[in-house]
Order: sequence, then structure tokens, then C-alpha cells
Amino acid sequence: MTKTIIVTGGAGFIGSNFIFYMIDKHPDYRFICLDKLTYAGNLSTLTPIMDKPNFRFVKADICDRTAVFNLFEEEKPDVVVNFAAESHVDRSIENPGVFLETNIMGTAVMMDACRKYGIERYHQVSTDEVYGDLPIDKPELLFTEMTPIHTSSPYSASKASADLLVLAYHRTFGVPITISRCSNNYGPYQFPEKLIPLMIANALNDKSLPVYGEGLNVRDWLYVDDHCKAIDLIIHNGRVGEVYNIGGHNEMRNIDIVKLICGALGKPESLITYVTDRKGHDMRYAIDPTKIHNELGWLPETNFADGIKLTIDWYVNNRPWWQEIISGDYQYYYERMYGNR
Ligand code: NAD
Ligand code: TDX
Repeated sequence: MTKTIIVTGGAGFIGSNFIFYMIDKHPDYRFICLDKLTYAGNLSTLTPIMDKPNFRFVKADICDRTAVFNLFEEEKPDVVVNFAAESHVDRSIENPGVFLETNIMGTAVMMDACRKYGIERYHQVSTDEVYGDLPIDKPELLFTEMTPIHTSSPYSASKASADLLVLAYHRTFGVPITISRCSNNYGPYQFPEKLIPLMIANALNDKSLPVYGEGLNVRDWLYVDDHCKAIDLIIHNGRVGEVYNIGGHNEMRNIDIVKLICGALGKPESLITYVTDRKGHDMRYAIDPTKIHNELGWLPETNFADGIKLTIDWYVNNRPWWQEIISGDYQYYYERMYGNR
């Protein structure tokens, strides 16, 4: 049966990949992308689908109650997938306010709209960072859905707050929700402030590669399409009220990723510069995806060797996409963040 799906934050990294994946997989569905187009949103990313009859782009802020309610009234969505967020930990350390506004208050507005107009499913895209971090020397420890919330940064605290609010709206008002908590994503269209695209862009420009601390922090990397497939499964078959962890058992140290990028691009490792560590830097993330595997049959399909090659090739072949970004306001961000580090 056909559905109308509102995707918030669909002009960003994962949201745009999700829309591409879904519009291909469910050509009979209607998709509405609601995005404020912050520094992280890029309308040009959506050019290939902009003229499709089953796609509509709406520039709006999820905190704007009137705009969100009007859109619900007009479109009567069956499903909402909320990707819209401030997503970069370093920016949340510099300026927490907008994280609280968008990630918490914006989610509250989305929940109120679902409550008022009714919804078949509201899906909240959350993160493994809500669980805090794990020690490096206990590799057997993984985040499960039962791991207590224990946040480190204003970003993760805001995402955890949103999760709690979503669960509260389910329990108190019966809003049919699901939540997914995914590990670090990588792939095409990721804003070059995040580790992998930043290192690729800098290496291609023969700029120094700023590794925080000693580069020993571990992240559990997942190719973005695998995340999109998991969300598709959850919104169709996931149990209402449930949280699903998403991750592919692919733990890597930051320094090893940066060296791999140097090798793949034929750049010298002497570009690597160790810089002052991130405040409150989480040591290790690692997801236990048993629940989503057992209940929904999800397994990651892209291994890291293939995924990182696809990603590096994409950045090599799509220079205008990221060069335009790094020639604008991004320069001021880069100077503030890395200038005296
Ligand atoms: P992103 O920063 O690339 O994109 C965020 C998008 O949201 C942008 O298009 C931006 O314009 C939009 N947006 C921001 N504030 C808005 C507002 N107030 N109203 C409407 N739109 C707004 O982020 P991403 O990396 O694609 O992450 C998407 C979601 O997935 C986030 O909720 C994030 O917390 C979560 N997540 C990300 C990762 C990751 O590795 N990137 C991992 C797990 C979870
Ligand atoms: O210049 C850098 N140097 C560096 O050493 C940058 C940008 C990052 N790092 C380190 C910090 C982290 O240990 O690399 C690791 C990854 O950093 P990010 O790409 O900023 O990601 P992270 O902080 O792990 O958060 C990401 O994963 C969870 C996303 O940005 C979040 O939105 C998601 O929720």
C-alpha cells in the first residue's frame, strides 16, 4: 500500500541517502523532505530527485510549530522519519544552545504534530552516543538497548533527551514510535567536518590531517546505505515503542582510518598532525546489533574495505560538491576549530 513519508533533515548526509534509497525501493510512496537548510543542509544534493512527481521539498524549521502543523494538515503523512538535528560534537562543545533547540525542542514539536494529527509511525533517528563510551581494554563490552543512557557531550545529551521525550510521548499519549541508535556512518554526501570526509578533503588538498589526541579512540563504522536499509525495515516491521541498535561490528581506531585514507590517495603520512584532544572525548563506541538481526533480519551488507573505497572514490569524483562547501563559511569554522589547536 502506498504511503506518504515526511523525512526531516533530508538535505543532510544520512537523510539524503535515505531518500535516494527509499525513492528507489518504494517508487509508489510519496516523500516530503522538510529541512531548514542549515550550514549542513545542501539542496544541490537532492537535484537528481527534485523533479520527481512523488517528491516535494519544503524549507522549514522543525522548531517552527506553525510550519510543521500546516505541513501535517496538508500532507497527512503516514510516517515521519526525523533525521533533522545538529549533528557535530565539536560544534556542540563550542555552542550547545542550538543543539538543545533543534534536537530537543524540534523533536517536541514533531511529537506534538503526530499527537494532534495522528500518525502510523514516527521514527526517531538517534545515535549510539547516548550510551556514553566503552573502555578500550574490554573489547567484549558492547552497547545493547539495555545499556543505561550516560552522555558525554552537549550533542549526545540533546539526542538522549529527545529519545526520552519520544518514549514519554509513546507511553503517555500512545504515539506509535520507534527509535534507532546507530554507530558512526560514512559514505557519499557527508559534510567535511566529520572525520572521514574531512581527512579525504584535506589529503586531496595536501593539507595537514588533524588527529585528536593520540588517535587511539575507536568508532564502529557503518556504510550509510546499511543504516538506511535498517530504518526501512524498522518503519515497516519494527515493534512500536521499541529501540533498535544499528551497527556492523566494525571497530577501528581513528589513526588507522587516517593512515588508510593516506594510503588510498597516495599521500604521505607526514601530513598527519596530532592536535589537542576533544574535550570529554568518548574513547570507544561498539554496537551489539543482535536485536535488529533477530527481529528484523538486518545485517550490514557493505564491508569496510568496499565501503571506504566507494566513499573515497565518491569524494575524488565529486569535488565540486565539497569544494563549494569548504570555500564558504566553512573556512571560518575551520579556523576557529583548528587554527590554534
Ligand atoms: P547532518 O548534519 O549531515 O544533516 C542534518 C540535516 O538536518 C541538515 O540537512 C540540516 O539542514 C537539517 N536541520 C538541522 N536543523 C534543522 C531544523 N531545526 N529544522 C529542520 N532541519 C534541520 O546530519 P547526519 O550526519 O545526516 O545525521 C542525521 C541524523 O542521524 C541526526 O539526527 C544524527 O544525530 C543521527 N546520527 C548520525 C550519525 C552519523 O554518523 N552521522 C550516526 C548516528 C546517528
Ligand atoms: O578533525 C578530526 N579529528 C579527529 O581526530 C575530527 C573531525 C574527528 N576526529 C576524531 C574524533 C572522533 O574520535 O574522529 C572520531 C570521529 O569524529 P566525528 O566524525 O566528529 O564523529 P563522532 O564524534 O564519533 O560522532 C559521529 O558519530 C555519531 C557523528 O558526528 C554523530 O552525529 C553521530 O551521532
